[in-house]
Amino acid sequence: MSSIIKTIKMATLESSVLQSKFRGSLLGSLIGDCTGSPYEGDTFTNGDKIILQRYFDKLEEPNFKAPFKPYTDDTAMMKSVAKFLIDKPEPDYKFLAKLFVNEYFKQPKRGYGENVVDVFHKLRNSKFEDVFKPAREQFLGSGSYGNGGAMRIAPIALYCHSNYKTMLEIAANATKLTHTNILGVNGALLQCIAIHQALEHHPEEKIDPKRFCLELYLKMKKIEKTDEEDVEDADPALTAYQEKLKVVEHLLGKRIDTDLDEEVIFCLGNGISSYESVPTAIYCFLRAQSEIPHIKTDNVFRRTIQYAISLGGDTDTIACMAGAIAGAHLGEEAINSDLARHCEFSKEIIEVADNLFMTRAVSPTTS
Ligand code: AR6
Ligand code: MG
Repeated sequence: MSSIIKTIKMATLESSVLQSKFRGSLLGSLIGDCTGSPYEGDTFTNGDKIILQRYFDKLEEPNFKAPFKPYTDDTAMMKSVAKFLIDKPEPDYKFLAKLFVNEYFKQPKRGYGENVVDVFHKLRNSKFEDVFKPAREQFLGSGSYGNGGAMRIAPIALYCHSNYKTMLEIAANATKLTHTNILGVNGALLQCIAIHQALEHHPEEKIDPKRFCLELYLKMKKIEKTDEEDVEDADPALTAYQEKLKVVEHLLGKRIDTDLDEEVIFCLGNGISSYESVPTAIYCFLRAQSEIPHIKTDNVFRRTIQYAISLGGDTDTIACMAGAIAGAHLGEEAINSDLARHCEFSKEIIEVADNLFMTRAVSPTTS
């Protein structure tokens, strides 16, 4: 029944609307990355939030001139994921591993995580013999739980928008080239299904935050299956994200007061691990559906990324992930073009989104 409803929903989205959503999601991801990166590691006081408001006001002024804001590893790797989907009709993970590695060695100073750089060296030194092996060996075999898999996942959610099962499969494999810890992989899957779900809602349809969160929870429950009969004995990592989504839902129901942002940071996190950033990004998108006291704008896209940055910590990646979800819902039209023009690669990312859109129409994986 629900899959029939979904098919109807997707079918009713006009092609031009879907194309705009592809653009919106990749552009949203890029803008979150570029505008968030100067604040990486910061903690925001109320005064800092006012300065952040002014910074965004300036960036949206038509005549404001400033050097462009460079993108970081989030976008560098996202570009490779898009190319992997556009250039090869069937997923070729060795090709993706080579794209990641080439991109890194071409421009290593894009703020990559320490562990992932080690994986790139091992991939190159092993001549890409077994592309999943280096990541599996990291952290004494437990693999990385960083948010590097989630931050680059948007192109997969878009490309596979009409094939949920294939999307999960490609997203998991593309993540495992660098992140094999269950928290790293499931975090990337959660971010992927959040973008996919946002894509299903018409830009003019208002998102019901609690309902959106519940739908994500039900999907994560299917992904995070545990074989343990006694759930009490099961490793908490196995069900980590469904539990965290309950916290997101709880926070969405809370009265907005001055301590709420601190509670959000405490309960959801703002760090570089997937567990402490993907649910936070989703919360930012959902919270931004209505007004936020220290953010003066009617634009939900801007509110989403400005709020994400105001939480501090891994600002570029949390804003990048929140921006990818907001852009997938609202489409390119909802994104202020002046804000976009300050970001490196903002024109080119539209071309990437269009190529992804054209390719998915003829790809066998979307049938
Ligand atoms: N055990 C201990 N520490 C870990 C583990 C683990 N299993 N997994 C990750 N870490 P990495 P990323 C810590 O290098 O996920 C950039 O700014 C460890 O300190 O895989 O690609 C990006 O933009 C490791 O160095 O990077 C992202 O915002 C760190 O997590 C962010 O960094 C990052 O894991 C993560 O990028
Ligand atoms: Mg980052």
